[in-house]
Amino acid sequence: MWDTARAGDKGRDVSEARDGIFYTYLDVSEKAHPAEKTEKQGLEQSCLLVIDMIDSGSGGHLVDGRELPCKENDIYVISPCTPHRYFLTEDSAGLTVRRIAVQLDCWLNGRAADKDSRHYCYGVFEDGERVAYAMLNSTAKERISDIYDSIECELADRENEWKSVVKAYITLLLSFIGRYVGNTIKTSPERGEYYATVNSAIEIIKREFGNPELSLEALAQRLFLSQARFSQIFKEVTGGLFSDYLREVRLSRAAELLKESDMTVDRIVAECGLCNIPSFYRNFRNAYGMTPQIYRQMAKISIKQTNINKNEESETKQMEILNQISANVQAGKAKIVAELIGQALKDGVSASEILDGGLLAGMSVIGEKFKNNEIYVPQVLVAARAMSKGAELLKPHLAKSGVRASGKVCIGTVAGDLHDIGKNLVKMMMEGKGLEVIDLGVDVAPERFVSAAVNDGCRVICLSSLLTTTMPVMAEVVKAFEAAGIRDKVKIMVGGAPVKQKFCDDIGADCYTPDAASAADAAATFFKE
Ligand code: B1M
Repeated sequence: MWDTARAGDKGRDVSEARDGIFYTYLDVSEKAHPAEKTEKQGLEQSCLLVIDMIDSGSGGHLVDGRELPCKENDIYVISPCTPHRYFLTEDSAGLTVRRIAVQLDCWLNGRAADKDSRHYCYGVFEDGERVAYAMLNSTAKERISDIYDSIECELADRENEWKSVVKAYITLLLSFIGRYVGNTIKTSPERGEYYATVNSAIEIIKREFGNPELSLEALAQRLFLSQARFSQIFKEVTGGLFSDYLREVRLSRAAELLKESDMTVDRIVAECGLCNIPSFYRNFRNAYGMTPQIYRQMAKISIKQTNINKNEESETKQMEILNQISANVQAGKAKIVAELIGQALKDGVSASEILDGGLLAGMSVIGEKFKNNEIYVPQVLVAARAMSKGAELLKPHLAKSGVRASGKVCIGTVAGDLHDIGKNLVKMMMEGKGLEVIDLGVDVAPERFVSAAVNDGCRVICLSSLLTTTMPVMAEVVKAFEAAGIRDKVKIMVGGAPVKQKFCDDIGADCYTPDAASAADAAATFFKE
């Protein structure tokens, strides 16, 4: 555990309990510039970069509106502006959060004129590679040292873990403030003084490129240097001319606007601080090898192409997951089927696509193999179980659209037939439509359907049959209703793999549908009549 007393000796930690959660701060933001110190109390949460470690206990935390569990030893790097808070859950064993909070601003100091700026040089890393250097001011240096010191003193056992998080965090901070990542300029720490000057020039250019007054002369003046000296330093660090760099930044922003917006060329020229249209055309052609208009057309074509590629990619991904669902239904792996369905739903695949392209596709392969004696009843049963489990998961997502209805339906697989997967799907879809469904189960005798109509008030009677040998029972059900004198009071629906429209007409049933979704639609319309 965090040794509060010991850390307290150093005079920089704060401990506090809020909503039953115990926080220990290593408050390095305390060492702000004097001007900021007075503001400290009113410091906006969004100004703070936060690294949290769950020191003990468990509970939950709300990140950007999502509630997630958190537990001992979790480390969170919370970027500013991300709404985040911890809370205790019913089974929480308390929660102690160890927090390092650093202030966003006052870290970088690129101006050579400032005496403070040469103290510390820290790398910006991408994929473990140092891609640029940034000058931190002495306050930043002290804060980083503080963090490292306390990690060493207090958290020796977690030292490496914390260090890598702090390093990643500081890198994030640098790229956030200085936008150094992607900056191709590389220099050595020994050239820090020049680098700092150029860095701050680059910062100003990136911020103010739209100002047509921004020039070598104006910038040199702001950096307390003569034009010649500034120009020389810039060339030494970057290998290029300041004016070329400024033009490049403006042109690249103009190219972005051509690509992403419908702004007219005159507006883009003004927006980017470029001097006039003819010279913009000339410079743009030199840089991009084409006119701005052609660049815009080509960019739009390429954006379209990218979207097409993205769609193709997502279709392929979707196919892959559906194939996996189908394969796992066939293998009877109900747990994996459930996981894959969760993943597919998360990826935006619709429930009906999962049902048709995954679950039912898998079952139909099973049927073929069963027919050809390649597999036997046990394999069919485990596949059926996986399929049913998957269908259960899809239940809340299915049949939410279309006509909504209310009314009472009964459903059953006819006498002699024990297949119930299709019947269960029909039931599920009908319930999704708002209908009340009385499930009579499998192997249901004709009289049972009649009593459901008479005693339970079901107006739509649904019959399912998967065997050619049990299809005639459907005709018996129709006759039973006639014999009871209530044939005109009910609608009889039939379905199941071997059932067809002609059979429905022949036996005098009211409706045949080939699948569960259309069966639910048809039943709903009966109640609207
Ligand atoms: Co059986 N079985 N089976 N079986 N079985 C079939 C149906 C069969 C086609 C396999 C084959 O040989 N290819 C074949 C029937 C041949 C025929 O008569 N033409 C057959 C046989 C022969 C048998 C046994 C006789 C095998 C034996 O013991 N020798 C035996 C019979 C037992 C009995 O019922 N008395 C038997 C047993 C079994 C199992 C118990 C092992 C198992 C059932 C497990 C269960 O249901 N709990 C089983 C299974 C799983 C199948 C297959 C492989 C899959 C059926 C299935 O669930 N499909 C099946 C082969 C196949 O169909 N490819 C087969 C998925 C389901 C969602 O589809 O039920 O068609 P389905 O429902 C569809 C539509 O038809 C529609 O909606 C659904 C889609 O959205 N729908 C309706 C269904 N009911 C509807 C009602 C409606 C509207 C639409 O309105 C009211």
